[in-house]
Amino acid sequence: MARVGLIMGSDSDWPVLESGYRLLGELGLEAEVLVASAHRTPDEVRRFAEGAAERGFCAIIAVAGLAAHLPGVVASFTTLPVIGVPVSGSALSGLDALLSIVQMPPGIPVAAMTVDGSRNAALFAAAIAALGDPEVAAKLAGFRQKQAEGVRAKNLALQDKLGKR
Ligand code: RP5
Repeated sequence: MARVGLIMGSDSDWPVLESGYRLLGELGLEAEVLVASAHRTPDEVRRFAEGAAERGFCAIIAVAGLAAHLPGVVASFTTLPVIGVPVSGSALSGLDALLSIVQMPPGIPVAAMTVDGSRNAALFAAAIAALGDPEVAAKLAGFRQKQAEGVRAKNLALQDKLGKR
């Protein structure tokens, strides 16, 4: 089973990460979660990132708010793909974390998701896993299909409401 590492800067980030964590399960990926901060517990962050390839993770999702150095620091210790999720709960509504994550200096890239976008992070991790795992690829295709059906159903409901169908 494909595995993804999840790391968040604080347990206060869990409400943002939880829906992404659950989606990973729905897509057939095993997820391991750690709370560790780039500023408060940098040794744990380094250990997690350096051991990630050995633990068989295909990608790492790193969630953080405020200065949000976590995804970049994780990426500095591993060549695995790192997917950063900025958290909104700040005076700047997550713009601070977004800029911190998206503005990585050249050489150590981080894939920046939408603010609070842990579901997109899960889908991105699944897309990476799907490259070598046909079961995840099928589940991802199924997710897309169901999502498209949902949009079509909403369109039909609107057409009905407007009396156009
Ligand atoms: C960041 O600081 C964390 O990722 C969190 O989003 C933010 C606030 O952390 P707490 O003060 O709630 O622990 O490092």
